[in-house]
Amino acid sequence: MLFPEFQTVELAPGALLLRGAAEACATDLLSQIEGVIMVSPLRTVVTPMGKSMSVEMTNCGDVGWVSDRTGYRYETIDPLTNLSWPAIPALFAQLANGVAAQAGFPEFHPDACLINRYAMGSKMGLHQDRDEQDFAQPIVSVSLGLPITFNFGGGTRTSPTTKTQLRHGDVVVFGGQSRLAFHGVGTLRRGQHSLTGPYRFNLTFRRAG
Ligand code: MD6
Ligand code: FE
Repeated sequence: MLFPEFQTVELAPGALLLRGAAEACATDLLSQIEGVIMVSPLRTVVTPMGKSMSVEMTNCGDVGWVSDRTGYRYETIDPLTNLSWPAIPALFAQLANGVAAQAGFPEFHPDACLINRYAMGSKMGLHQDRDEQDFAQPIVSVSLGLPITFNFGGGTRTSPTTKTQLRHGDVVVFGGQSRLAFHGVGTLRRGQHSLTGPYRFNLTFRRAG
């Protein structure tokens, strides 16, 4: 399941980058993403400030992360389809459990997986992931397709940031002391990837409830 040998980089205490850990299963992950998108399509959302996000997103899991004028939250029903979100595919769950265990979180059972698709020019500003109930649970993030710059900060919005390239198949586990660190990604540059064409996909697995 996991790529047999991968390099581990500690970005900060609790934040581990597992280089290429999802590469071996990337093709299968992408076909499962296609299946999710057929049920709960990618969409553009607005922030509580009324600005459109530049990434397109959808979810799978018992709950999905949503944003609109009233705020950020997890919802059991997809507001676009008025149906439940599709289930987390077994392969996603196995990957998330496997990498979390490698990173020292053996009991990670995500109930939400946010799927973000970046096109040329998409970016994500510095933010904290803090809409979940239990910050003892990590977040597992999987990058597929075109590379992007990951900006990793600290406990406040103005903490200094370090930059790391996230490439196809890379996995980041965010937990412990880094669970509430500010982070974001730079602007996706034009490119072509053999598996994703002009896009980058990011999966983030969370235990929301
Ligand atoms: C991205 N990632 O890689 C955005 N959040 O496109 C995140 O926002 C993120 O990589 C929480 C934990 C890990 C992440
Ligand atoms: Fe995040």
